[in-house]
Amino acid sequence: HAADAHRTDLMTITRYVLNEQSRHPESRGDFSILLSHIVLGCKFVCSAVNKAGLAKLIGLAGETNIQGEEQKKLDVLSNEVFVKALVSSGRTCILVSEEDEEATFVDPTLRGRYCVVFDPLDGSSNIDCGVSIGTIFGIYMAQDKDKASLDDVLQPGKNMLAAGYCMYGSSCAFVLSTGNGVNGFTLDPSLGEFILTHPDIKIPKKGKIYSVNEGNAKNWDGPTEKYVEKCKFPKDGSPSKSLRYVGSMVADVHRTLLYGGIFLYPADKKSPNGKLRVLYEVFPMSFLMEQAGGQAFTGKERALDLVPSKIHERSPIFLGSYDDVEEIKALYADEI
Ligand code: AHM
Ligand code: MG
Repeated sequence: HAADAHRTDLMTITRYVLNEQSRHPESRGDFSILLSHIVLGCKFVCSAVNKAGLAKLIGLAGETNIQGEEQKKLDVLSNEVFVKALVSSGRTCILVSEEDEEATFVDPTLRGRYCVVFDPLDGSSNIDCGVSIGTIFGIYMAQDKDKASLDDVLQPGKNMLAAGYCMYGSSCAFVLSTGNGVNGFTLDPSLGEFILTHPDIKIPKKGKIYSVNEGNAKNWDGPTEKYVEKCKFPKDGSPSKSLRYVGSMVADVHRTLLYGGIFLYPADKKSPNGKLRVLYEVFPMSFLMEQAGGQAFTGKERALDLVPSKIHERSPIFLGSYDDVEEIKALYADEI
């Protein structure tokens, strides 16, 4: 029975990536090794997030506990774990983390060809109250690892080889694309393994949910304002949309991917480039959306065409179901 097969023939993420790799005979297994280090980082963060309340891991960085040991904030700790795991994989040359102002150039003796851009723990405002948070990452390939420079990561998102995220929620979900569709894995805590639970995820063509921080509405531009108005008061007889907003990009995007709809972090008068960072927030999520059959738009262009000029650059973003993003594209086109 298919159901039995599911329970006894476990497709772990390692097995999945090795299978993918066998379709590329030239590959030497470097990507599988890199990914296993990313997965290790995610398992560490998952366990730390689950224990955070108990272990008093949360609290201000630099604070000392009764034993006089310095407490590290969860996002600082997560960043250290990812940087060390990625460097020690021996497969990376440049790392860009949301937590570090400068890019990390890996020591020449430990270098590989991959560049990893990541946000080790996104959704910081949700850490202290136990709401879902996540890790986001994207992977590029450097031209020449010995001459690696920032130009290797200041590349449009369409040049990414792979992207994904891990959500630390009611379950721990790892969603990955290597440019051949999107697959979702769920951590089985008793095995310590991510198991394929959501093969070949496709986002519904049209959704019933919109997701945006409406508290910024007074500062929005015309097209965003019109779009959200349309979600609430549609004039074409279609039903109004529901609003869902966690305030953790990973959770809001994960729901959008599975249920359909649209996620918006638009520009506003106070933040003309929006809030979210191009390299490790906008690009990986846009990559996944396109791979799942959805779209991602900046208000001006296809998000994955954008060429960043700084590693921490920001951009407005509208992503989700194909038809829903089509509507916002039409409103921005009318503007011009
Ligand atoms: P952070 O890097 O400080 O955690 O901010 C990123 C988060 C995203 O996860 C989320 O989509 C967004 O900020 C929410 O912002 P806002 O609170 O302005 O709605
Ligand atoms: Mg972030």
